Amino acid sequence: MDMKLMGSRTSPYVRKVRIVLGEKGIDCPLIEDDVWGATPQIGRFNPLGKVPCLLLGDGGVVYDSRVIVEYLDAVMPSPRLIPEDARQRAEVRTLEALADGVMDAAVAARLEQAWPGRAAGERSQAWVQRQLGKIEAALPVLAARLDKGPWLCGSSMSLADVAAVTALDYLSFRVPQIAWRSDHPALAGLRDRLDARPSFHDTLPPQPSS
Ligand SMILES: N[C@@H](CCC(=O)N[C@@H](CS)C(=O)NCC(=O)O)C(=O)O
Repeated sequence: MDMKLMGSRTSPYVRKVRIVLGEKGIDCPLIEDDVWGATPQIGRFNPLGKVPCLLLGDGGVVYDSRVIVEYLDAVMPSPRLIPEDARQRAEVRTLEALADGVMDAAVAARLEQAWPGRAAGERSQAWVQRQLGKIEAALPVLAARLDKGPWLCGSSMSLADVAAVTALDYLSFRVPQIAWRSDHPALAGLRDRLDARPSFHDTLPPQPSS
């Protein structure tokens, strides 16, 4: 499959796609682009200026991460990460949306505190708290899914597990004040189990630089 992925090693959305690529054994080089840097290239492919973006051999582009993973699951169905059954599919996609929402809130909280384009007096702690509240509300919902079995949905690993672990590792990376491991040991167990897989372990974000 002739495709390349544009993104960064720190973006949780990019990592979600890279894990799916790894699980499916798809060779897809990463073209690194720093969306926050001085000369990002992503705007040539995605007018929203956001990564990840999948560049196809025929010149086509696919974004955002949810569309990319759906495309990958369709063109390389083994192992299947999004169930075919409509009800189960909706369940997995809803859990993915929940995990993506955790990432959205974590990214928003971090940017509010750290984006250099915002002066100190423009940063709102109330806004940060609002985002952290979303994360604190979502985590117990994810954790409760593990009362029934080892996977968030169904009897094998799905995109829900991939997205959830991606979100959890992003919290450790960028919002370490959220004590998700001690608050939700079942999520820590899922995360540690999946960390044994190269697709997860080899895509962990680098140590925080700021
Ligand atoms: N819903 C999108 C979110 C992508 C996203 O927000 N990516 C961030 C990197 S973590 C980005 O490129 N931000 C640049 C910007 O907002 O200008 C997806 O799932 O792909």
